[in-house]
Amino acid sequence: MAADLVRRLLAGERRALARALTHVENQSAAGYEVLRLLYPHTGRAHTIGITGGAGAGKSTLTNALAKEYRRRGKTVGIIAVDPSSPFSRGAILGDRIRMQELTGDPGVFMRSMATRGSLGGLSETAADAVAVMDAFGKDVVLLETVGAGQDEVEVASAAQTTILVLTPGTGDDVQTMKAGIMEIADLLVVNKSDLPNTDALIAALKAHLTMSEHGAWLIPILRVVANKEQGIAQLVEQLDAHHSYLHRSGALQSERQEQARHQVVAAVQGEVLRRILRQGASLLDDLTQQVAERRTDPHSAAERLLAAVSGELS
Ligand SMILES: Nc1nc2c(ncn2[C@@H]2O[C@H](COP(=O)(O)OP(=O)(O)OP(=O)(O)O)[C@@H](O)[C@H]2O)c(=O)[nH]1
Ligand SMILES: [Mg+2]
Repeated sequence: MAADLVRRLLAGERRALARALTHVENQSAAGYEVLRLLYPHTGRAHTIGITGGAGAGKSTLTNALAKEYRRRGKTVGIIAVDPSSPFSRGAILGDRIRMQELTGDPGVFMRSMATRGSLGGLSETAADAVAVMDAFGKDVVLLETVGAGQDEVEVASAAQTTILVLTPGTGDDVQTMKAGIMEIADLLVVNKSDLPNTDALIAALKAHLTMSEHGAWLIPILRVVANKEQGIAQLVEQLDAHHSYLHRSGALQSERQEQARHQVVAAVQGEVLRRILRQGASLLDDLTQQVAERRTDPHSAAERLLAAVSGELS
């Protein structure tokens, strides 16, 4: 069944792509089989993560980028990831409506993914969804996350190129930026640069960049007005420049290696958790209670849990 699905997906059937993404998102056995069969066909797309604070304009930017890539004859996959809460479903719905002008275009495929349980491994699933779009043959895969917490940073780093979207005068100035977020960006986009204080933000970003260390790639700062589609062509040129930089410098190879390690480790973690939950869910509840009451400590609890399910793990 998975083999047939993969055959149809590789032949360019959109319904097969949709179904494959669902299997992968459900982390089902069929999903893993699909991934196994698709994996040799991946590695061609330029994958771009788009992260930034809530309301920064990520969805608007993603939409504008998709349109610009389409103008340039590239096909586009979009994965919108919402790791935050079920309450922000409204945002995804809004995005769906906004995306409507693109949905009539067979060269664009969009999928939104929401959080599952706390043991979900969302970045693992997002990376898998990117792989599916890549195998389908999308030239560009845009991976948009909601918010800019640790989860989102991890999701965005499943892409080859990461865009951090900032806005002037919303308090997300350089000082208050959470550690680790500036560091993952390959491109800085100052969106809503039609608003006041844009110059001040850009100056602060420039000062920050000259102080921080980075490799041979000079992180560009781009002025964008996403809802007016201003600065988008320049952004795509910089994205292309980053893509060819990655190829030229060998960075793509080392990034791939790093990513592969990350993905294998995440897959191991996910698999171990799934097996534990299959066998030891009630023991986990019991041990959680004991730790909460300080009758045991988390590490001892983990060891007891692992000992109890060790048959499952081998
Ligand atoms: N003034 C101005 N408003 C913009 C610009 N880009 C987007 N907006 C508006 O900002 C609001 C938020 O845009 P979204 O694209 O939904 O932002 P987001 O980052 O995807 O939001 P979340 O997914 O909820 O975190 C919308 O009302 C947009 O119309 C811009 O360049 N200038
Ligand atoms: Mg959004």
